[in-house]
Amino acid sequence: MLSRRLFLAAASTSVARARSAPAPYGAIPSERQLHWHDLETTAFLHFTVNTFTDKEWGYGDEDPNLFNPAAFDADAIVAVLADAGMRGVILTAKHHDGFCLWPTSTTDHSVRASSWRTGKGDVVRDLSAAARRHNLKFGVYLSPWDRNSPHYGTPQYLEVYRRQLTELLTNYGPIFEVWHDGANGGDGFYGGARQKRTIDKRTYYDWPKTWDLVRSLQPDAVIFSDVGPDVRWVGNERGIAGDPCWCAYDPVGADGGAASPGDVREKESPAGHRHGTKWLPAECDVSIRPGWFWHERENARVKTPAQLIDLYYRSVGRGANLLLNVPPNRDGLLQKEDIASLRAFGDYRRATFGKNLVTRAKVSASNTRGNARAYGPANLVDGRPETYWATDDSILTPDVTIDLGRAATFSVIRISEAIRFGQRIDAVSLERWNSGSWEPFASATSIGPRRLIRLERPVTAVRLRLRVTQASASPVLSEFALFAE
Ligand code: FUL
Ligand code: CA
Repeated sequence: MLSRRLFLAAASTSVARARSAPAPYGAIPSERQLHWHDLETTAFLHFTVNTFTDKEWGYGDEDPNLFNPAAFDADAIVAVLADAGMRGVILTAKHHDGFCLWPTSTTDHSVRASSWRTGKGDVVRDLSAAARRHNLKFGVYLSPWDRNSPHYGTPQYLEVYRRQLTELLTNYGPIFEVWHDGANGGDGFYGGARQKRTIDKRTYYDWPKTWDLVRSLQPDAVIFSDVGPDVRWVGNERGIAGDPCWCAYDPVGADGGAASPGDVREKESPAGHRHGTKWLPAECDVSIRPGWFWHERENARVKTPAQLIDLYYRSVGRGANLLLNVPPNRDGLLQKEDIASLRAFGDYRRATFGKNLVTRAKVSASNTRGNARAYGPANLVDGRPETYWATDDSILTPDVTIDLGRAATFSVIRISEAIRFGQRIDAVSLERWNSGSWEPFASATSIGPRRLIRLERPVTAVRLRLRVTQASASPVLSEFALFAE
């Protein structure tokens, strides 16, 4: 009697164990990173005196009156971005030239000193409000290098920089991303000194102190730089993630020492580190044009819709986010050529991803965690990111069969891991049932928040099999989807 009771107790503990969610594996994302992953595509707006001087890097001695975007219309800009599927927008509130697009109290070098809107204009205010109206997140780029400030290179400048950040993070509502680039060219106007000022990238900015400030003012914002701490630069300005592209990364400085913004082994950034200790996902920044700022002569060199679509697969499709720069022109509007490409990109996304072909499929798996319905493979096709298929801890290479009921033709496959449990899968393969046997037609390595596989030729199948061919921990997959381009 006693032994039978013990036996029952033991059996129910083991069921309970199998019925509990898998333990996270390796580095895992924070809440703010999880929200950031969901955005997928965001827009960058490079806009300042450079737009009017035809430069990429202003020297810092520009007359504020040069900035005069007479027809500036933040709503018109943001409406185009929203239509293209952008879920956030990041503005160059201050680029290297030091001109501030909001009426800061830290320097006279700002929109307040320009005749644009008689000194009452505020680009940050207008864009943050327009973004809110169109349901886009709003973020800021504040260049650490300031070629206008007389204080640049001294400790006093850091006070200025942090006061500027404080204004931006206090007066304009919720900020989703704070962007710190790593450029530091040396020479500049510096309040009239016109000299070269060199700083030590590793120590001068005291980044941890600035990041603490961001955390205290906007705890939900992710911080971007070459080294994070939340989002990493992908290591190139072409918009292309590595393949594989792992979300974990332990950045190292170019010389092998500690890394800092502007000093990272950028060759390692596209792929990240498979077993890195920090969750530090990649963001792919790229401009729709050759330059970051608007130049008349580049109106004929705007990326085509096909190029944007290709970039989307090489960034978002590899689990990174795409940060696509679309610079306003001298009117303060997006250029018609850019609008045309963006519109076609948006149309493509709606047409392709609007209809998932597997929503009514029957799904069965070689293993389900504790045989529990809560972890069953039907979770892969329920359209809900929070539900997932999981296996028993010891099962690393399971497979799942998807029966579509009738033949479907598709050219894009989307697979998502439930990343709050870490990045567990190393490789997958896809097969279709064809005249009595399983025939492989695609494979992929890193999955993470999403992997898009774009087939060279469409595939037709009634039954498909997704095989996890290598994993570092039992797989936890949240969604599987098929689309026709
Ligand atoms: C770089 C800058 O030097 C470029 O002008 C541009 O802003 C790019 C996104 O970041 O560091
Ligand atoms: Ca699901």
